[in-house]
Amino acid sequence: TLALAAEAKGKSDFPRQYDINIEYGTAGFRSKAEHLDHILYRMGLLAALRSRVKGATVGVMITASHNPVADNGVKIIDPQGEMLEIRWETIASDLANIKDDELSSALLQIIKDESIDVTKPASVFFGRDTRPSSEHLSNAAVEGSKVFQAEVKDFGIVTTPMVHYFVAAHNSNNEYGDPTIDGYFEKLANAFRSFREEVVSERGPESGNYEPKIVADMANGVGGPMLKKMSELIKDLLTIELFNTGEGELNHESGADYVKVRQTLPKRVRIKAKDRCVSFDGDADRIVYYYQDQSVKFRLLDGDRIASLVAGYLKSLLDIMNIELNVGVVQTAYANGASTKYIKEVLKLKVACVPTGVKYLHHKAQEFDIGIYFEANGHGTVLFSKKTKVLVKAAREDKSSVFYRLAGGKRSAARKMLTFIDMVNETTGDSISDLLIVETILHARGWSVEDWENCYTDLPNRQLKVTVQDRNVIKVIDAECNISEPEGLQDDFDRLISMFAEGRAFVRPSGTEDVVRVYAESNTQANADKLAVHIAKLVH
Ligand code: 16G
Ligand code: ZN
Repeated sequence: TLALAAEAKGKSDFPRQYDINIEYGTAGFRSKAEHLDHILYRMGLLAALRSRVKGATVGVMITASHNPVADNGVKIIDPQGEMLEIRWETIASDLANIKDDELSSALLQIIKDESIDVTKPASVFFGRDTRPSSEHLSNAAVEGSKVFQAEVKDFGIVTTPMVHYFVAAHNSNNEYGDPTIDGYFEKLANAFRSFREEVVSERGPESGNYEPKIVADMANGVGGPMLKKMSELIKDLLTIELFNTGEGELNHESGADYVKVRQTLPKRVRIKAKDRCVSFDGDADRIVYYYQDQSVKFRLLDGDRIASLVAGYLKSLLDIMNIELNVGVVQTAYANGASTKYIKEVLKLKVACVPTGVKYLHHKAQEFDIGIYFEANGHGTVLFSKKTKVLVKAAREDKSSVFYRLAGGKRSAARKMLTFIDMVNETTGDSISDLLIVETILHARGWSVEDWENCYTDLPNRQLKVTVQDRNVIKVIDAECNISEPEGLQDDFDRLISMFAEGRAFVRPSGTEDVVRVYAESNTQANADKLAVHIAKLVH
């Protein structure tokens, strides 16, 4: 009867009005907002079933991230705050695309296939971004979950990583944190403060080249109100000057994606030379840093830089603690070749390469004791295994008197590492958490943004989009580094690439747009541009 009721309500209140096929992609469903009513309603239904399968709370986030304001989207978050299991992506796509009068039987089929006991309780957390369409779409999803008798908690306008956090915290019986908006802010702010106190008690208030001030572009998204809240909690430690906080159009000429892809400053920010700047994306799960040097040249410090900074610092803490762990950095083919080289050769850490999309990076990072993953576009976080947490806790209690001084340094490094872990949103990339992490490390190192940049020199690179008849004729292999189809094309690429000093290039069909993406890097900007154009011609 529940399935019949769901079908009736779907037909009357959230009918499928557009006969467009839509797939659960890299980051859930994305489309024009007006095409999504029935999808949201059905995802509300599905989330209630997913919650019953797992016997835990799941999350639903309504956002289209960095995409234009007219778009929207939805993704389901699994109980530990991770992305929906890949097998269920197919279930979601199938449910999204059926006709209204097939809904009841499709739901019954899922219930049967997954052996779901519909009399069990279900619980779903909701969050949404600032898009004008988000409230309406969120209501559609809430309706779906309610029809399936789930207990619903709507957090309203929050960042994507906050919803991941709420779900994980709630399902951990609050061990991961308090599953509330205040709980989130307090956890991160307290860790930021404790870390600062630890460093100051060790070496005094002196902080070298570090300036406790940043300029922040919020892309007119949810980051605006959320970072403002954080900034009030830590204002004695860090001054954050906020721009694009919601007065203008979402993601328009601003935000992490705009800055990264165009390698330029966002509009409507006021900065001086050498000001340390950040941009968030529309739902605040990406962050990039940048500044303008003395000659007014734009300098970007992207996800690769953040990964290198974090990896180098955590390694230095492990060295002090004298703990051997399997530490690795997970990147995609978009990672600048210079960053990969720096991590391998200077930091002497492992690097793994996986296909684009957070779920692939996240899964790979779980294989390490400390797995640092970042996409070049600024999405990333750090994962710590149970073993790591146990060993570091033991190091904190090390009272060996023979090497008392040594043990003191070790205990302090362990306290820092544990506080650091508290500052990290381990469920997914989180602009606010990542900002606090970077600021903490720069302060601990006494580095200016230029000191940070001096770790290595990026290889010049260029990204292009190519529109083709059918982007899916291109089949990628080796973590998107090579293509297997059309046959022979990779050989043409290889011949071309070999003509460029430090040349590297790849193409891949986008998972979010109807285009083929081209990436090229080489020893000079002119060469990178040229290589990208030639590769694009071969694809066309
Ligand atoms: C999505 C992904 C992001 C990826 C991007 C690539 C998540 C949460 N987000 O935004 O990680 O970099 O897609 O887009 O997985 P593309 O396939 O259009 O290049
Ligand atoms: Zn995003």
